Amino acid sequence: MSRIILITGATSGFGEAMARKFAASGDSLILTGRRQERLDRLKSELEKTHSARVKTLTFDVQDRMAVERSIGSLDSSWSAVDVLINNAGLALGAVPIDQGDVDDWERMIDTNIKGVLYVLRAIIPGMKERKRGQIIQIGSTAAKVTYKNGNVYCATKRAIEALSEAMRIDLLPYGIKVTALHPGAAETEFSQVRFKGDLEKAASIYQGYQPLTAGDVADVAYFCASLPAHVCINDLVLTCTAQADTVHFHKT
Ligand code: NDP
Ligand code: 8X3
Repeated sequence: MSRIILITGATSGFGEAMARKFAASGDSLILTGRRQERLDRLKSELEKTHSARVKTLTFDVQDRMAVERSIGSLDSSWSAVDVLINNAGLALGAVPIDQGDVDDWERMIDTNIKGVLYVLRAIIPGMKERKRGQIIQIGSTAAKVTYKNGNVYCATKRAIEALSEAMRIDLLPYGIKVTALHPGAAETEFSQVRFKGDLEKAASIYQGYQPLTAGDVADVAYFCASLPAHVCINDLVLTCTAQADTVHFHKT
């Protein structure tokens, strides 16, 4: 039977690649993001290419009421979400802590922590009632090892690691899997967003080695979501072969 997969941040990068991967395997998809046009385009593509069943929800995860309203609007043919992938997130800036832009800090915290919580609050009660489900939280190698000028972004991702660990305990009696997936450097729009449209600087992050692609991360997320009911990957770090941890790269 086709599962229902809800992916936040499906307009780009990992989320978009995951939408393609799950759709190709026959799952039904709820795709979210702020950029409606991109969601519409992806929905048409997946319907055409894979005859996928796709629903789009356009909202900003920072807006608590919008999250509640959008997810609350799902009818019974969509509301029994089997797998939630909490992926929407961003980094803004990379400067020493005393030079940080407070607006950037707030957006990172509001998106990467509070946005994730709002979506969880809307989805978990249904999973508890059904006594099944899986939540895949996209963390980062930045959650595991912090790096120079990464300060607030690293803190938001470490929060995701702690939250996932704690949720796993709370949800244990309900058979709900919680998987924290921590990718390393992957070439998506991530660095373009972080460096606020400075494409040259964004591209420089991926020079001298072969980074992960969004498709690589999607493949691993799909694997995590495709194990037998009694098997759960709790915490997984995925990097390209040229990356050992957040700071150690082999560049040529
Ligand atoms: P992209 O910038 O390519 O994609 C980010 C996605 O998040 C977009 O679909 C964007 O949609 C969505 N998003 C951002 N802010 C909001 C918001 N306020 N409300 C709703 N949706 C939002 O980056 P990635 O695919 O690389 O990033 C996905 C996740 O992976 C993030 O959590 C990131 O921190 C994490 N990550 C990335 C790594 C990398 O090297 N690329 C490595 C490790 C983790 P829209 O703009 O349409 O709202
Ligand atoms: C994104 C990867 O190394 O820029 O989480 O933090 S990194």
